[in-house]
Amino acid sequence: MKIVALAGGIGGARFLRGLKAAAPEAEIAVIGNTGDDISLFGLRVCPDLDTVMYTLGGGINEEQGWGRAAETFTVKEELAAYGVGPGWFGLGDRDFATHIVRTQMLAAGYPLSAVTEALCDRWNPGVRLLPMTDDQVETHVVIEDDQGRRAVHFQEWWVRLRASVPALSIAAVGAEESKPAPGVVEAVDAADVVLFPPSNPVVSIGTILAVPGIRDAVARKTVVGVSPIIGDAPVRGMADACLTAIGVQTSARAVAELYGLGLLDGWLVDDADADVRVEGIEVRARPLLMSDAEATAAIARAALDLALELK
Ligand code: GDP
Ligand code: FO1
Ligand code: CA
Repeated sequence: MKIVALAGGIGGARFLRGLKAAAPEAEIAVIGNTGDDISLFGLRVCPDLDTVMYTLGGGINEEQGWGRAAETFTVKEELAAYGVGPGWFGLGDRDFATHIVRTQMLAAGYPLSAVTEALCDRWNPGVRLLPMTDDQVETHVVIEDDQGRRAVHFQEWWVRLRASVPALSIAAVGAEESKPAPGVVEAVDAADVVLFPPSNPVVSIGTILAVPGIRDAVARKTVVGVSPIIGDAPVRGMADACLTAIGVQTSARAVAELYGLGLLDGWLVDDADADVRVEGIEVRARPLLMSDAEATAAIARAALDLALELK
């Protein structure tokens, strides 16, 4: 069986770990969000691709959900001693090596997809990890504070400001002119089913779908999504601030409607949202907390079963 999953960072990566356990024989291709990517310290940082790679490859900091396990921060401290920042972004020593390899390969002319494949040769994530595009797409956020109205990089809003300043709008800069990375549309076309993990609907799944060609390819398939919202709140993080920015309520129902008919065939919601109904979409309630490996595999199995039923 061939499965394609679209994925952001933590929510996507944890779901994928469950999916591998639930369907060990399946060939899984992952289309990763690169809208979070940013150049810092002269290096190209790809947080969501790395989160998936480290989580599935056994190198992740489990508590934090991003970055490397057993990390140290000597390089960052040394940079700070030179007055070189930003201090608000914690790139660790082990992680620095990944970024040096990536940046060196990009500078040598390799596309991000080839770089990602090379990095995955070390980590063996057990899935084919494809960046959504080899082109530069960056999510920017328009905010208004005492410095006036301005656009900042998504990382500055998310990590430095912790989304405490309301986003007036969110844009995937460069998305309209971008092309899917090699293999992306082919993987979707060849897939038996497409799954949306409980990733951020705006800045993870929404950004991937903004790459021309990806949404249309996905829409031709049987698609089942897992809600990242339980009750009226994200399970983790500040996805509510992203939904508010685009005028969407923070609820499992509103997120399904955002993806919309013609894209989603099935939608898994938490037992707490068992009363949710969405016109034209098959909704099924299950416990959706990825609290341990077993619970996560059960969620992935339920998503896959629903997709196979609807196919
Ligand atoms: P990010 O890129 O690191 O923000 O990660 P993703 O975009 O892949 O996923 C973020 C989303 O995962 C958040 O909106 C969370 O609500 C959701 N999430 C995290 N843990 C869980 C969980 O255990 N269950 C569900 N249903 N959603 C979760
Ligand atoms: N998130 C933080 O909240 N603080 C950090 O200092 C931080 C550093 C960091 C370094 C590498 C990496 O791959 C991810 C990192 N993240 C950090 C996570 C991160 O960038 C975000 O949570 C997202 O992009 C949202 O998905
Ligand atoms: Ca992300």
